[in-house]
Amino acid sequence: MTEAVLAALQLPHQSDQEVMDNLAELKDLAEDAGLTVIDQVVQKRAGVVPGTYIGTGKIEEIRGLLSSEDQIVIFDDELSPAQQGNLTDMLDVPVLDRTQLILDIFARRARSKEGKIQVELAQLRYLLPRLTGYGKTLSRLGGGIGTRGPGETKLETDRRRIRQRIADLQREIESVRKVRQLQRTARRKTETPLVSLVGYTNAGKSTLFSALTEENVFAADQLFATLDPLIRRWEIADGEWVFLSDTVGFIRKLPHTLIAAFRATLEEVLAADLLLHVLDASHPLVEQQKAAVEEVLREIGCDTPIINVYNKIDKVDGPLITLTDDLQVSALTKANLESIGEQVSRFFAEQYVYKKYLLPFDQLALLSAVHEQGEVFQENYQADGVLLEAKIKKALAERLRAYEIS
Ligand SMILES: Nc1nc2c(ncn2[C@@H]2O[C@H](COP(=O)(O)OP(=O)(O)OP(=O)(O)O)[C@@H](O)[C@H]2O)c(=O)[nH]1
Ligand SMILES: [Mg+2]
Repeated sequence: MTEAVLAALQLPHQSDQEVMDNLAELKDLAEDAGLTVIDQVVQKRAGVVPGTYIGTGKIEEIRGLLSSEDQIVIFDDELSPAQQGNLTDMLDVPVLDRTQLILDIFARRARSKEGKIQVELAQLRYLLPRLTGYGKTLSRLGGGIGTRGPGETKLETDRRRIRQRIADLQREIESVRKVRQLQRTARRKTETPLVSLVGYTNAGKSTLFSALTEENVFAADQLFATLDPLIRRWEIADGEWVFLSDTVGFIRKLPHTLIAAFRATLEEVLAADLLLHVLDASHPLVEQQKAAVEEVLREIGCDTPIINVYNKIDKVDGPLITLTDDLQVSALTKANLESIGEQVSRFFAEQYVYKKYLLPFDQLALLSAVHEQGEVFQENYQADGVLLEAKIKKALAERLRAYEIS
């Protein structure tokens, strides 16, 4: 197993805790990629060293920790092509960064056509500026980490061919996207609401997704078990159906290049009528993870209503203190799962819709229900009934459906 040393820079605005949390996460990512972390090094500095990211003294210290050419060093940030080249020369072992590690994990997890294309695109875009002069550095890693996806032979092809490949992939992704767009439109026409599971990686989204939809979805105690969006029908209450989509997990410090690469997944989130934010209640950093997910959602311009679902309560001793609306469940033991459907059903029942109706005179009980529960904008008594324009709750709209006019 390849051994790795982790290296991070602590800038003045960063607390010890923040840097340690990031390193702990980088360690998880490294182990998920099959590496063994043997040590970690942090340098406190006022700023990034342009050519080498960290200072020369610290580079020497890392050199001292290395005992073989087979080991690697991973930096907890995205290195520039020049920094990566210089560090590789000075340390004499392969140097990776956080982005490369995440790309590698994505490459192994991608299952859908779209997911695979997106990962390859992101990998090629990452490689392109690193090809001249540093191509050799990267290919030194062999068939292992950092070279999966595009593959070793492609790494050695010239930039023009890589650009061509990027253009081809972009065209391909456009057509995949168009198909998905059509599927989405078809779904919209049925007026079935779409609920999306979002949450930090490993929170239990896929486990919950399959528990709720009773489908066998790949769930593993590995980061990023899901890369392509999955959608299934879910019966939230008797005869009441919604679409549920599973999405890729969020992580802190998700490189911006990757946010772009996974936009299709995020589009599913943007199109949703309601988000279920799945949280790992047993994780010590659950509130930080919650904030990180909320921040990414804000970043992509998502203001969809959210219901928080604290998962893995089977692993928590003692009571959880959350807001009263937050759900507490276990996707694994299926404890309290029915509460999710109930709350989602309640949410949709309380959604308002604007509609026009022609109510026959023998249905005036419904007219008073509209007055009590909704807001009436127009009410005209005609020969064949009452012409009504009102904003009412969706549940009431169901009862009035037969009298709807467009
Ligand atoms: N104890 C316990 N473990 C759970 C529960 N839900 C999920 N897990 C475990 O947590 C791990 C991650 O679950 P996943 O469903 O793959 O998590 P995810 O959020 O889909 O992860 P990504 O797709 O990587 O973002 C798996 O080992 C699950 O078995 C739960 O309620 N209790
Ligand atoms: Mg998953």
